[in-house]
Amino acid sequence: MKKGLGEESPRIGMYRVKLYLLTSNKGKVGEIARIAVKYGVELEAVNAPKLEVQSNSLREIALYSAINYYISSGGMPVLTEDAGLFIRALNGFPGPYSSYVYRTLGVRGVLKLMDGVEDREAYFESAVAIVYDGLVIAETARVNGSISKEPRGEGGFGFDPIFIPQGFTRTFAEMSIDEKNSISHRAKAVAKALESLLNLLKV
Ligand code: ITT
Repeated sequence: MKKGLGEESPRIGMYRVKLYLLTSNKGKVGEIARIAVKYGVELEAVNAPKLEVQSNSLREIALYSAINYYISSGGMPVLTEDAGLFIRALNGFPGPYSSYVYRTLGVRGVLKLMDGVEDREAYFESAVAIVYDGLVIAETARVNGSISKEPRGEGGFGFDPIFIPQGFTRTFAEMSIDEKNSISHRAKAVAKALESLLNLLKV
């Protein structure tokens, strides 16, 4: 049975904080859920249609879908996350179009575009938006790294098998969720957004 809004969520000060995580990506759910637990925030994943505006700004895309869901659901507290892989030698491609490029070209297609390219620098960026009781929060974070020569690892999702974070030799797909979370764009952006929310609620 589904819990009602806020019921049985951990108490934060005088609040019980629960957020609906709007996403169709199970990999994101696994990563974000582990961060939420650390902040005592209850999370329920909702695979409802996520209205995405076409924009070069991940922040704008995440905010638009969160506000839209909040309004159309009659005020359900929501968290959305939008992320992208930005490859320097490709002028930031696929960036905000990462989801589409992953579905069409895939990991192999992106590696093909990088064939013979010396400069492998890239970063992941994540934008997290929360709308909670009329409060609107948006935070972003990045992780720098490079594109590997071939896919490695079975973990993670999306472009994880070809992304080597700075300071490591393994790809994200060769790391556990907790290890990826200790350095990832998403983990940092989610932590910042939850901290902002909890700070605002404690006032
Ligand atoms: P939702 O919009 O439903 O949340 P999505 O998979 O479409 O899920 P995005 O719009 O944020 O998510 O698309 C970002 C794409 O970029 C995603 O599909 C992956 O291919 C890639 N991506 C984003 N973050 C990633 C990460 O941490 N590791 C690997 N690939 C990632």
